[in-house]
Amino acid sequence: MNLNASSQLKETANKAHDIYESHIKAVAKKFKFSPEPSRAEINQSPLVLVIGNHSSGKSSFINQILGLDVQRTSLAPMDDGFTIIAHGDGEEIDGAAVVSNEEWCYQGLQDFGPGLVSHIVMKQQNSEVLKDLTIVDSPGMIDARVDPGSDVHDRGYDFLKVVRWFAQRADVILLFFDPDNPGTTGETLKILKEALQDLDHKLELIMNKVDRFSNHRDFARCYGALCWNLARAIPRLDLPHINIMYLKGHDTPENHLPLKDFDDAREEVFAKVKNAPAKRVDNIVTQIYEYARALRVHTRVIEEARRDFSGVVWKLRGLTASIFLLGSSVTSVVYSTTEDTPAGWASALVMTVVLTGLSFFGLDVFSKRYQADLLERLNAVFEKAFHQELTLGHHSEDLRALWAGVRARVLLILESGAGSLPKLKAKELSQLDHAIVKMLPALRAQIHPGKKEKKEKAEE
Ligand SMILES: Nc1nc2c(ncn2[C@@H]2O[C@H](COP(=O)(O)OP(=O)(O)OP(=O)(O)O)[C@@H](O)[C@H]2O)c(=O)[nH]1
Ligand SMILES: [Mg+2]
Repeated sequence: MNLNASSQLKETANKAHDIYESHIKAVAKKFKFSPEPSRAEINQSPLVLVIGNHSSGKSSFINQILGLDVQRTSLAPMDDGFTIIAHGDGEEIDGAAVVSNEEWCYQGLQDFGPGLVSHIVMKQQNSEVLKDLTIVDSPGMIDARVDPGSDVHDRGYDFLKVVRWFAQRADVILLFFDPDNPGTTGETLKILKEALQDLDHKLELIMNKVDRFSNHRDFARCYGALCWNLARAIPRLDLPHINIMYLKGHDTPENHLPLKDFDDAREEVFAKVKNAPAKRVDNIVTQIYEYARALRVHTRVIEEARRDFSGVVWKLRGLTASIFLLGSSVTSVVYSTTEDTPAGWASALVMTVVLTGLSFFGLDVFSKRYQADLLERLNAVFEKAFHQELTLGHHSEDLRALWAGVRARVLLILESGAGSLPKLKAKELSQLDHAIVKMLPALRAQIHPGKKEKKEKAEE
């Protein structure tokens, strides 16, 4: 990485982390929101994730951009694990050593279990390109139709979640298709819909091996099929750009398409990969920004649930206290008037104790029921917490997507006891809002001063 880019990257990472430390971290901790981006994650080398159908040319692409023979390639399914290709002197490091190294950012992968760790390897290579970025090669997807809810293809670990883990941290994601599998059924469909959700800003779709078409009709048919399938998988009105290319050295003799344009497209994809460090600067800010926005939804729903729950519970506590006070006063009145006939005041005392005990018991049962009810109407709690923003229609789709992302965690926290939820202080919320609305956008504007100028000119 050139010195300028590398120092800008460091400076931005530090500033973003400072915002996190001063305005976000304490609330995240208080509301048990995780996983928090660690300094190692924020300072990680720019990351390029290569995924796609098996045999679509992922490993060949990596070899070609590096100008090295790092990955084995073959028409038969080749890679069954994740290969992290980083800068170094030719060493090969196994998964266990990779995920336990505190200086790298892969510790989180341990959560996916030994089934994954044994399918990870790091290859260190002495390549100019790798000085600026790290590339992750992945197992090919099997593009067979699968039953909904099935595990798709048992690899011994949750492939979908692992892809999402890498994709969230990547700065550029290349998704490869090839003429043999232009469809997006089965595993690819699941990856697009679930693992790459909300990450399309860093996604590059690639239709590789166009040299395999012998004529324009075959090409059009295949491109059409890919677009059709993508439209079903990507919930967007416009179709994302598809990079159509082939890899040099493979051109098939029966090809009759003019390949020059596709040569240019390949160079463009190479340039996009090499631009990952510049994207990294942006992504650092985006990462913290998205984290803070999700945290805002998380905390506000918990706060709404806490108010809802404690409002009812306090009313019930008040009722119990009133029963106790009323019973005690009745007992003392009865006692003062019938001091000589213990049966009178004793029965008033027993009545008070029994009624108070019953209402305590009732309070406990009701609280548990109410908590269960609260969990069931959690979506309504979210709607109430964000009623104003949702009604005004300001980013309501966005808000709902954020809610879908944090819902499981909120549920877990509420299940562990709605009676002991933390209270969201006005100051904490305003700090979080300040980071989201002012500080992080200001940091982004510093990275792209040109954009700000343009916007200001447009506003004038
Ligand atoms: N004709 C042609 N063949 C290609 C192209 N790119 C790759 N290949 C060939 O396609 C086969 C599969 O390539 P790989 O790079 O191993 O594919 P992969 O996506 O890594 O495959 P898995 O690791 O199994 O998922 C190899 O025989 C490559 O030589 C291309 O652009 N055109
Ligand atoms: Mg491969």
